[in-house]
Amino acid sequence: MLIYSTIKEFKAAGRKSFALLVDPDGHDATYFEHVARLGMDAGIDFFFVGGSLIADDVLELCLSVIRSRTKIPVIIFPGSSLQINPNADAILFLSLISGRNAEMLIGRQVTAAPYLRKSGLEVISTGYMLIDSGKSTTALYMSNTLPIPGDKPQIAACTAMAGAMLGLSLIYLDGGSGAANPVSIAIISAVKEVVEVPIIVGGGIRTPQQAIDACSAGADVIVVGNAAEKDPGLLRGLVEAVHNC
Ligand code: 1GP
Repeated sequence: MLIYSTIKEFKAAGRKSFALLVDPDGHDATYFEHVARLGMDAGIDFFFVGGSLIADDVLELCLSVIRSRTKIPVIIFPGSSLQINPNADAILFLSLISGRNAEMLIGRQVTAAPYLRKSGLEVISTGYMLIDSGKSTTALYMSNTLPIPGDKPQIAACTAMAGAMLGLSLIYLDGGSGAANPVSIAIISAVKEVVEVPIIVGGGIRTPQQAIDACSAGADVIVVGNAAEKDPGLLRGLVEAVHNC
C-alpha cells in the first residue's frame, strides 16, 4: 500500500507510529543487517534513511540491505538533494519552511524533481520545520537557516498552517539530530491544533516518556535516530510506548 495512505490511515485510527532513523554514513553491510533485525524485533513501523553527509554508494547499500531483510517500509529522509535512490518505498520531499533560504525552500527541489519523476519513488511533500533545541545541530549548519525559537509556538503554528495551506502533505517538526531537548509539547500542540495533516516529530527523543509526551501533544509519527544507535536496547521500550499511546 502507498506509504502516505498508510500514515493517514494510522492517524485516522488514532494509531501512533514509530520510525527508526538510520544514518548510513560510515557504516557497512553488517551494520545495516543488524539495524534491519533490530527494527523488526522491536516492531517499528518505518525505516527513515538519510543523513547530511552520506556518499551515494553507502545509501544504495543501506537501502538494499534493509529491503532485502525486511518488509518494513523504507522511506528516504534526504539530507541533501543528491539522496535520491529508487531502492526505497518513498521519499520525504522536504521544503524547509521554517527557514528563509530559497535554496532549501524550492531551489534544491527544482533540481531534484526530474530525478524523482524518473525514480518511481512515492514522493511525499513535507513541510520541514527546524525548532530550536538548545544547541546548534548539523541540520541548522547545513541548511544555513535559523530555527523557530523553542518558546514561540505561535510562529510554529502559523508556519505549519501556511505549509498545509500550500498543499504539503506532512509537517515534520525536528529539533535536529542529537538535539539537547526534544521539540516541546507547547509547539507540538499548537501545530496540532491548526493542521489536519499528519505530524512527524523527531530530534533528541531518548526516553519512552518523551515519546509519550510528543504523541499525547499530537505527534502522529515519532522518529528516533541517535538514542537507538547509541543504545539499541532502548528501541523496544520506545516503540512500545508509542504504540500504546
Ligand atoms: C533528526 O528527527 C531526527 O532529523 C532524529 O533525531 O537522531 O536525535 O533521534 P535523533
